[in-house]
Amino acid sequence: MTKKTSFTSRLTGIKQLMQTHHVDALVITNNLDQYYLLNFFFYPEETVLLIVADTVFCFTRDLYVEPLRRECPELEVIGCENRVKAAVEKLKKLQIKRAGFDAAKESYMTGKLMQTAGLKELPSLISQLRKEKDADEIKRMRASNRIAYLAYEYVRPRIKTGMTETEVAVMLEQFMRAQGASAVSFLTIVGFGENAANPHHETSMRKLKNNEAILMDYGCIYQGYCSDITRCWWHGKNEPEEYTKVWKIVDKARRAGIKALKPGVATKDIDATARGIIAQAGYGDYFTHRTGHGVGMDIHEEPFNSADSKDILQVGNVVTVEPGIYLPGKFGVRLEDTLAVTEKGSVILTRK
Ligand SMILES: [Mn+2]
Repeated sequence: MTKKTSFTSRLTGIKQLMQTHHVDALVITNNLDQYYLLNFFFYPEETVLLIVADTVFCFTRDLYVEPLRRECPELEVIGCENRVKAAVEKLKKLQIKRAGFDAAKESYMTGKLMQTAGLKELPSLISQLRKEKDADEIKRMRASNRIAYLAYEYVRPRIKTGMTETEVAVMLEQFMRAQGASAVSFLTIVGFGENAANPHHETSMRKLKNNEAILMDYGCIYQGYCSDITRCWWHGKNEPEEYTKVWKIVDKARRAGIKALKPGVATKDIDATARGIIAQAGYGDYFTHRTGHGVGMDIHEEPFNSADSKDILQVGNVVTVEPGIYLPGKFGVRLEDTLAVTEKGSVILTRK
């Protein structure tokens, strides 16, 4: 898909939702929502987009004006410093009464400013669109997750006793950057031994000993889209029986969760399926997080494979399945893949 056609189709999608919510104008301040529409990356808080009928006004810093006119000729670009205020004034000048903004993504101060100006608090309309990835987005997500998987294949045989968690993280990150990734999608987690029992362990200078657990949870951003993968194994020849047992239970839970992924299935049922297997094996108390989350331009976005979610899976959703068992002071095992929901069920994106 060319940049122009994705702009046109995404603008059409946004305008349909604006109509459903009875507004004639929409203010967009989130930089990833802006990227979704324009395929142009702004840093946060630097730009305000205003959609009015077929016109997209772009209030931005002066430094963006020249590149934007070249790359996004469809925009009405206005360089200014007080961008939210400028958008509100534009609405007043155009005499538009029914305008809205994404209340959940707004800061208190700018939200208050827009509310006072008469703008309507709306739910996250663009998040609804971002949940269902189009063919171009699936392609980018596949490439991003492929790079993450290849990093695992590259790094695993190169890990040696005595290396620090940080050294392993650097190897992963260097590999992914060399494959074209622009950044990591979140802080790389590498945990050795008892550190693997902390689901969000902060990668440290701890050295790897012979015969202990390894956990790596990481991903990259490629062409704007995140990947997410977790792999765990035993380093050394004397793998304890308990580790093998726990690994197999988690793997069984992961496979069952993946098998259950289909359009029309409730995300809370994906969580229940994976959690049920771990609970049945007697480790229910040691699975201390949700089974998965949506992934896209954000590393954590809708829909969530969790007990309190009300989402129903749809074709184009991209989600993780990542059950885990964490035994404090001993070790932890989490196995995570990122998948795209398809007509037939799902496809794993974290593979070769
Ligand atoms: Mn994850």
